[in-house]
Amino acid sequence: MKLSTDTVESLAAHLDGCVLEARDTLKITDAHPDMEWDDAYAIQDAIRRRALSRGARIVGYKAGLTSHAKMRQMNVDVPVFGFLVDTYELPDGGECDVSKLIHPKVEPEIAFVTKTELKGPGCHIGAVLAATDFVIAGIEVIDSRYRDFKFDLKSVVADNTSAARFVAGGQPLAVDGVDLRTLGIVLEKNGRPVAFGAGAAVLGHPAAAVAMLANHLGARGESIPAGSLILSGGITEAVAVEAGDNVTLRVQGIGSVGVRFV
Ligand code: OOG
Ligand code: MG
Repeated sequence: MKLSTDTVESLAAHLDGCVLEARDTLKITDAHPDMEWDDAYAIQDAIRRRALSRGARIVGYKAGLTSHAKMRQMNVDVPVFGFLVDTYELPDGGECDVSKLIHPKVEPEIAFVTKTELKGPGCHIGAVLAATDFVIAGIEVIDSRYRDFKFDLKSVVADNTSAARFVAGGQPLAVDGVDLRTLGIVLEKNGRPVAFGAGAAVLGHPAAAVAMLANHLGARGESIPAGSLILSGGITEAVAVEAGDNVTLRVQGIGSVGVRFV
């Protein structure tokens, strides 16, 4: 750790304020260039404590920057992990109020729901599949608090990996007998297909992202509890949205999930 507890708390308060007031900021590594990974996750943890103290509940976790499309788009090279709270969740077919956000983008994702605890280190794809109750379709709405989505990895980790909203739905799909690598997806904006892909875009297999998440949490003495929802990461580049847009994600064997931006 390079940052003092006070600095960690004040950066968390700053980023949390940006979330609550839909205000952007410069990436925090500009002022704290020697920040380390554990500082970044400590800031994210402090933001999580602030959300929980306002009454939010943890519903799951997310992996991000797990596909080459996303890594290329954001100019980074390793996945990052964040938390999901109930206040981020929107109902399938519901509305997302853009006045509460800075510059939202949508990502097509495969969401895992667990039936048993997942604990690293040593967690692998097989353990993830054995612990998975089902997968469903997930649209993640990301909203980096950094101006023009310009950040580096430590800044984005501190900002809870741009997490803002998500919608999950469709017909739950059991993972036995399904090859998640070849599961096809189509993302539509206002009725037009705008992005396409398959599960293998995420680290070769989307369950690999969940295993990495479990190993990341395990290294910090945490685990993924049964009943968690995990977003495994954008399969394609993120797509910018604004008020008036309708977004639908279709996933092979699962059906569709949608959200309207107002
Ligand atoms: C960081 C979050 C990336 C994903 O699925 O790749 C992410 C960002 O691009 O702002 O959630
Ligand atoms: Mg995402």
